[in-house]
Amino acid sequence: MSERPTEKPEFGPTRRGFLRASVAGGALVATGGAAFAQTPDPLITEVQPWARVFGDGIDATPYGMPIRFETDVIRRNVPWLTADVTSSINFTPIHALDGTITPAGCGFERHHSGAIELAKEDYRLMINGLVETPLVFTYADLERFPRESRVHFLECAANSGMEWAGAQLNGSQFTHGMVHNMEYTGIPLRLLLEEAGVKPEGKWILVEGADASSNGRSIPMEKALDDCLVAFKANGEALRKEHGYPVRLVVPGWEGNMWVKWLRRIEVGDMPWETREETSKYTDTMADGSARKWTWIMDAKSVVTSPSPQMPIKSGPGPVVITGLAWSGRGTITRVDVSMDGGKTWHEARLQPHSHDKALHRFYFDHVWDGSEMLLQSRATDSTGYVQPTKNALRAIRGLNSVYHNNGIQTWWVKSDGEAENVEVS
Ligand SMILES: Nc1nc2c(c(=O)[nH]1)N[C@H]1C(S)=C(S)[C@@H](COP(=O)(O)O)O[C@H]1N2
Ligand SMILES: [Mo]
Repeated sequence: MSERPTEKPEFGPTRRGFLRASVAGGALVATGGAAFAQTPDPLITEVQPWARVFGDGIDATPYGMPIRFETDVIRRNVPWLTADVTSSINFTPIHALDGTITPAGCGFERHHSGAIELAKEDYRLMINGLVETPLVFTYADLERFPRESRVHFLECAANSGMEWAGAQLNGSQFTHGMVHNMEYTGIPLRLLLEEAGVKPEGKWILVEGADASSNGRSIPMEKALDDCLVAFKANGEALRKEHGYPVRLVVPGWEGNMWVKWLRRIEVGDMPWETREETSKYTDTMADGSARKWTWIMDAKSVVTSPSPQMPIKSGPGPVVITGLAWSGRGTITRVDVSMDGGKTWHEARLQPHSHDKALHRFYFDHVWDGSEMLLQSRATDSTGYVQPTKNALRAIRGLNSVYHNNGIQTWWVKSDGEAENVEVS
C-alpha cells in the first residue's frame, strides 16, 4: 500500500508567511489583518458539527423569522414616553440595520388608540362630501383599480422631538428611530377621487381611520391629487396589522401623522377641518407663544447609525465603516457630509445609487480611525439645495417649546475606547 500525502492543511510559519505576503497589498490591509490567526483555527481546519448533520427541513419555517442570533434587532420603547399601552410609540432599530428598506417586523409603530385587527371582509372605504357620487369601496373593489409600487419613508413629526432642549436619549434608535422606509403598493388616491368626481369647490380632504382615535387629518387637494397612495402592501406583502392592515394612506414626504392607518373615510370639503391632530397636536408653539401650523413636509435630515451609542467601535483603531441614513420630504438627497470634529471640517460621504424620491438614502464613509476621540456628525443636502441645519440654528428660529420637526444635526461623541454617547456641540 502506497503512502499518500496528507491533505490536511499545515499552518507552519512558512505557509503563514506566504499567505501574509500574497495578500499584503489587498485584503490584509482592508481587514486590518484581523482575519489572520497566529495559531491553527479549528473553524478552518476542523469539520464543524453543522457540516455533519442535515439542516432543518424547508417546512420548519413556512414564514421565516430572523435567526436567533439576531433577536436583539427589535423595536424598543422608552418607558417614560409610553405611560400606557393605548398611547404607544416604539422605535425602529436603525442602528442595527443597513441598506434602506426597513423590514416590516421592526418598523416603528405609533398608535393613538392601539393597533386594531380589521379583516379584509369587514373593510370599507367611503368617499363623501363635495363629490358628484358618494362611494363606498370594499377591499375587493380596491384590488380592481390600477396600482403602483413606490418606496417612501414615513417619519413621525415627533422623531427627535425629545432632543429639543438638549441631548437626551442614548442611541440612534431612540433619537431617530421614528422613521421607516418601505416599498408600498397601492392605488393613486387621485384615481379614487376621480371615480367619485370632486366638485370644483372641493379643495381639501379629511382622512380618517377605523380605530377609536380615527386620527383625522386635513390634506390639501393638490397633495391628494399629486402622489398619495391608498396602499395595501408594504415590502411585497400585506401591511402588518400595526401599520394599518388592510389599507393605509401613504402621503410621501409629509409627516407620519397624515399617513392614516385602517383608512375608512375620505371627505371632500372646501376648507380644513381643524381636527385635534392639527391644532392641539402637530402644531408648534414658538418662543413668543404664537403657533407654527400646517408644517406638513419633513425637511432634510440625516443621522450616523453606526458607530453610535448602541454600536460602539469594538475592533479598536484601524478601518471603520461610518454609515447612516439621510432623507428629505422635498425630494432626493444629493449629498451627505461627515464630520469627525463636531462640524469644523467636513468630508463628502459615498451615497448609495438608485435612491428613490422621498425615501431613505444610505451613506458610507470609510475611515481609518487612529483611536482618538471623534465628535461624529452627518449633514444632508437635498435636491432643492437645502442643507440640514445645526440644532442651535433651529432653536434660534423656533425656540425650545417645540416637539415636532427637529431635523438638526446629531452629534455622537466617540471615545478612544470606541464607546459613543449622545452629546451636543455649541
Ligand atoms: N388611524 C390611525 N392612523 C395613524 C395613527 C393612529 O393612531 N391611527 N398614528 C399616526 C402617526 S402619529 C404616525 S407617526 C404614523 C405611524 O405609522 P406606523 O405605526 O406605521 O409607523 O401613523 C399615523 N396614522
Ligand atoms: Mo406621529
